[in-house]
Amino acid sequence: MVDFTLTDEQRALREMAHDFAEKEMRPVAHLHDKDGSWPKEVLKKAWEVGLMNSHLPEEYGGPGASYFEGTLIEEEMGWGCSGIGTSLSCNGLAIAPVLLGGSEATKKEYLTRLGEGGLFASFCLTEPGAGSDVASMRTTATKKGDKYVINGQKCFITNGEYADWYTVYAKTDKDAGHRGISAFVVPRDAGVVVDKKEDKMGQRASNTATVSFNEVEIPAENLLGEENGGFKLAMMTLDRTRPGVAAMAVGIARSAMDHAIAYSKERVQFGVPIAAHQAIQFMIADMATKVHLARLGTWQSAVLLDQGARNTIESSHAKRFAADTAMEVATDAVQVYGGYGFIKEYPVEKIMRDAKIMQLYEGTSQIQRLVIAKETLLPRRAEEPAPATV
Ligand code: COS
Repeated sequence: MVDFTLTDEQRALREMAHDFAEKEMRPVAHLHDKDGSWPKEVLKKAWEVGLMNSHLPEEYGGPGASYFEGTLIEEEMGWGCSGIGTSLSCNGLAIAPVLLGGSEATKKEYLTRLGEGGLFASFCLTEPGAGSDVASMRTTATKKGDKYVINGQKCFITNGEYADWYTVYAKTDKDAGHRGISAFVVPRDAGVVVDKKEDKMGQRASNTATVSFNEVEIPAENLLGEENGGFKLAMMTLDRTRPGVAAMAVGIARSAMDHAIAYSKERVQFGVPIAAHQAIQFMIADMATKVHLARLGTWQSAVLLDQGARNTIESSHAKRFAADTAMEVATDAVQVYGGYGFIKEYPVEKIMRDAKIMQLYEGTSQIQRLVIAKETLLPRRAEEPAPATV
């Protein structure tokens, strides 16, 4: 039976996340947006109540929530403030490759620091010259005895300034394209240098940094999965994290829609609240449809993961549609507000700036279409189980 009814526990989890978003995130969202400061206190509270590291198993101190439950949390975080939400959920990206490819000792050492210690970790894939084209990365990892030596630079790293350790992708065979990339856990104290913090258009509460690795030595056992298996590990990670990003986008869209609905009932023009005008009603109706369908696609992409099925195309459908929905609904919410929507004093201005990154990070909307096209034209993977390890 297909049933999207939430259990009592799931409803309670969603309510708890919503309460946190309303009481802890929204009151400080504009402050962090204005000065671009990192919401350390909010993140600490989120960790204390179990809203961080949602998929981290209990044995490493995590809440051990399902992927589906993760989407319930992420939607509320996006509704509260997606800048804070991004900093709050980014451990998930660093954790996934460790869960998939790390030795038991690596998992114990590094995952426990997040689950029990409340620390942060970052995912380092993108480089100044290698964004969508992952395989063109130039960071190298050279094996020397029982160590790897890492050299290179990674950019757009969420929480890069505050991470205790990094999941780093580097070339172990420069001539092998995507089959020459490996993934490693690199502790910050091995010599990671934070070069600069970015000053961004939106999601200004999240920390985004450039980090460098200059002759950084790490033990060979910090390799995740097999040598030269890093590209696949990165793709498998994104399959697991894109449903959460999609959920955050649903939350952004829902927040923009909520504001637009409330404003349209208050604002009077031509003698009636503007909600009485069909032009506004149709905009609100389109918002509601998009939010509804984006959520359903998001939930399904997560449920497949919980069932152990491969969700590559579904997670790209969800991420693409939800991200575009966030941008479209936020833009239309500004339209409903009219000139006031363009003023910083009103909430939808920030939401529209925040929404834009959803079409860019964790694979642009164009990259999602590339994945969807490939999977649709060559549906070779449709019935495959989701690989559990590499
Ligand atoms: N799960 C497991 N394996 C996968 C996979 C997945 N979801 N997707 C691809 N692979 C494997 C393929 O099976 C193939 O394996 P072989 O080497 O054994 O043949 C290999 O990976 C290459 O796959 P493919 O040919 O589909 O890769 P392309 O180079 O055509 O496309 C894209 C790769 C563009 C889709 C990829 O580089 C990408 O997703 N880029 C965006 C990266 C991104 O999201 N960056 C944002 C920063 S991360 S926050």
